[in-house]
Amino acid sequence: MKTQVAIVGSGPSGLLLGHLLRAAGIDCVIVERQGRAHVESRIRAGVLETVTTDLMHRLGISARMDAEGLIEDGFNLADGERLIRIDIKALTGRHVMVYGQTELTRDLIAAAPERGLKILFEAKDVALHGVDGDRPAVSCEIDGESLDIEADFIAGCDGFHGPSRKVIVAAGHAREYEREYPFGWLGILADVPPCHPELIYSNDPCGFALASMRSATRSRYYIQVSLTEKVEDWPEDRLWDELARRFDPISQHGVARGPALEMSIAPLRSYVFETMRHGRLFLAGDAAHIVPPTGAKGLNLAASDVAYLADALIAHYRSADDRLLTLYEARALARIWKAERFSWYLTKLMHRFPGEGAFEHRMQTAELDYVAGSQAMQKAIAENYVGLPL
Ligand code: RFL
Ligand code: PHB
Repeated sequence: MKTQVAIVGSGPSGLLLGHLLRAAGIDCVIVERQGRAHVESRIRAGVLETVTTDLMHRLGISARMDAEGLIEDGFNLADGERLIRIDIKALTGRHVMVYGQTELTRDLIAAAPERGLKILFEAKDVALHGVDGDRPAVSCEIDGESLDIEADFIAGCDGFHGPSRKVIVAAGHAREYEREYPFGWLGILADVPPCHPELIYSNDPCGFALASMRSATRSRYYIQVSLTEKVEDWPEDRLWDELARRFDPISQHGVARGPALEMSIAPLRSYVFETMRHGRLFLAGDAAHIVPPTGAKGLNLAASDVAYLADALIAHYRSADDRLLTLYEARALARIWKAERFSWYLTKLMHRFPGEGAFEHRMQTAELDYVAGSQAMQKAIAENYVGLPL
């Protein structure tokens, strides 16, 4: 098979890139290791910046998002019984949207056939070849048949564990920066109304907790857990009791309980792989960087990466202009590092770090006092939360 751009991975970055290229008449194929049902049912992000919703509008795949997404004009930082509301609309004139990554992924996959975007699901043994040369290729096995896809370029959109970044590491070109945090988030999704109309990020003596949502009838909560804890350590009642203790005193409606649709633990990590281009291979999204979820930036960074990459590939094909391809890494990294900083800042402000004592906690309280009383601080937080401009 021959194509112009071979895309590895059908998460948000691969799907958005594929659609942006197809909208410009560029031929591309997505190769995905998992089956469609698996990709469509992964529960992950929930908050979209306008950078991401703008891309969905540009693609004309926004009808369901516009109808069902919840516009959020603010969010809250909580410290014991104190709720500090960050009025993002008043401070920035903008908003964020609650619309699940699951829904966004489904919309993009559903629109693929009519846009001529080929997605090859259940591709086994996906491997990249010749990215240093003029004619790179992706090989894989589908339904027992081996397939070689020759392309002009390869986009590595295969997440943190995919093969694309490893090709660059093996070539000896890794420039990477990492910080692991000594805790994870235990998440629960349930069909119960959210406890509060806006998200609440809470710093409690027992650790961080987040009250989020997917819709007016579906809640998403997280609490900080140690790295040794397992989902089995948390029977649903124990988790609901803990969430009620944190959020009943500060939320409008109190925590409503219901059977878990999903529970899982995710570790927290900050990671940047700066070598986002190697020859004809370009990395985007989680393949190149991870943020702790505290700022809701992961999916949105994937979207901004592919906005830069799509523009660069379109300039290459439309006007034989490779300046944006050359600039891709620098443009993407400038935004990535700022989002890394914000996610790291909010993570440090809102979590209890094992081994840290009363002084560090007083520093968190002093910072929250300052945020509560300073419009300038609130504005800085709000403009990062809604997403810095492309
Ligand atoms: P993905 O979504 O991981 O997709 C990568 C795809 O590549 C496939 N793949 C392969 N395909 C072919 N061959 C191989 N060998 C392959 N290996 C892997 C995978 O199957 C998959 O389909 O990366 P992408 O597209 O870059 O998207 C990134 C986002 O998914 C991620 O950043 C967000 O989910 C992060 N995140 C959040 N981001 C936000 O913007 N807002 C949030 O509110 C938010 N909350 C979260 C989050 C992530 C979480 N977890 C579970 C890590 C909350 C959580 C709990
Ligand atoms: C979510 O709803 O899953 C969510 C929301 C905000 C975050 C992280 C996750 O910062």
